[in-house]
Amino acid sequence: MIETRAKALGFDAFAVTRPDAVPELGERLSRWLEEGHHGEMAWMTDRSDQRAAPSALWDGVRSIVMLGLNAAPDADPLANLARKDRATIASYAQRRDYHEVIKGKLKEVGQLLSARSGASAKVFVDTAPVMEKPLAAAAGLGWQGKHTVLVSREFGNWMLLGAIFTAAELEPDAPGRDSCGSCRRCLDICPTDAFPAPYRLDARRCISYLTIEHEGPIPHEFRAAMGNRIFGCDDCLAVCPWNKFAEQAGEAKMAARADLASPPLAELSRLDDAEFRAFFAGTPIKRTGRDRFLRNVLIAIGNSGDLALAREAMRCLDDPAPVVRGAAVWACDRLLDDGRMRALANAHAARESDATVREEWRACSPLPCGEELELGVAPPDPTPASGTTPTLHPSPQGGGKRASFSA
Ligand code: B12
Ligand code: SF4
Ligand code: SF4
Repeated sequence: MIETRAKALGFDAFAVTRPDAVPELGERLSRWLEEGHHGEMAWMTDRSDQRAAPSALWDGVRSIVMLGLNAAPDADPLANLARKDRATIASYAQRRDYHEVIKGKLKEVGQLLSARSGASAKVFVDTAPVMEKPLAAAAGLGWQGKHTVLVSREFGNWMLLGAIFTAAELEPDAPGRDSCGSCRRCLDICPTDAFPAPYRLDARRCISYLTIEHEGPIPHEFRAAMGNRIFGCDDCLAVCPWNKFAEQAGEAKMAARADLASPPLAELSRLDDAEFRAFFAGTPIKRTGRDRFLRNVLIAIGNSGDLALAREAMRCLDDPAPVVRGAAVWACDRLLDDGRMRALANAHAARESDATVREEWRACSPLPCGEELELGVAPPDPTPASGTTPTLHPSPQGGGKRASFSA
């Protein structure tokens, strides 16, 4: 009855487990944290005792209902990666923020459960210290694939998860069985080599983490590999063979926005704070904030190999946010030749006050400003020969390391 209501509300999967169903939870979480794989996500350590054991979060919990909402994309999420002047946004983020959609539905199911059982219930989606994937696997919604995401035989790996903790004693379902076999497609496709081993993710290397959670400048080693992924990453999910059984998401509230399928990088790079908030209202992107988002867009511009986008990057050299200016320096360096970069350094670097942005200027090769920058002295005049026009000589990968000036 409660399951029927949950499905009528739009959930695609519903199953029950016990709070102590995964005894290895604490040990695995501790290892992940000790290895530093959570990066700057301090909130993962803050209440790790509660995350490791549902009964530490709420000692009244007797059963956990895990629910899944299918959010399978309607097109191949990898297809847009080849459109270098466009941005690729993870499929889930092209939709309404699932936290809001799922939470509303969970509350309804939780209230019904409480009314029927006479026992209290609490609902969680994503933000509480609850390990949703292992609990969903224990409840039988699927299994944790080698990419660590929950895979279902019915919906592939596109389900988004939510949990209801209840004081009612409910009959648990059988756990899911690992059906990855010898497959390792998700591990092999990862552009940043973020899996130190199957079933283990080093978030610090994951583009999803770098574009959404990481606050400062993106470490240089990952920038080229990001390509045009500006918010999240679907690569390891997109290649899972179990997706062949997944149908397109049916929940109307979770319909993907057509204008987020392949937005032009040039337009995104021009968003000010108010425009950013208006454009991304209701999506998960809004929470990341305009500056970090622009940083990601500029990395994609640097990877575009498209000289027409260099002017957008140059405009951002004057952005008020250091994290945007820093990424703009990198993008310019990728697209423009040494002479033009020296000219830009002459105009911008010597008056740069932020240490991280100065570091970006210093990292340009060959150093356009070198020690003079450290001393705060303007570098010698590097103006390129007059009458030159920039033309692009893309790298073999199409990544675009430099335009050069030709007469
Ligand atoms: C932190 C977090 C992230 C971090 C870290 C991801 C991670 N794998 O931990 C970052 C920012 C990178 C991230 C990225 C993404 N996320 Co996220 N994220 C979370 C969050 C908040 C916590 C996850 C967590 O507890 N991590 C800690 C680690 C230690 O736990 P774990 O991943 O379960 O790791 C297990 C394995 O390491 C396992 N293990 C170790 N050894 C072995 C050996 C064997 C044999 C086995 C079976 C297991 C095993 O033990 C651990 C515990 O079970 C959850 C929401 C929630 N509250 O659960 C969403 C959540 C996992 N994310 C989700 C999504 C959709 C994504 C992205 C797809 C978004 C995107 N398109 O960009 C990517 C996927 C990247 C990936 N391959 O994981 C969904 C996944 C839905 C699903 N079907 O599973 C969740 C559940 C949110 C939701 N409510 O729907 N995410
Ligand atoms: S989301 Fe992308 S970067 Fe992160 S592990 Fe999967 S393929 Fe790698
Ligand atoms: S791609 Fe292969 S290894 Fe990865 S989760 Fe899917 S079935 Fe498992």
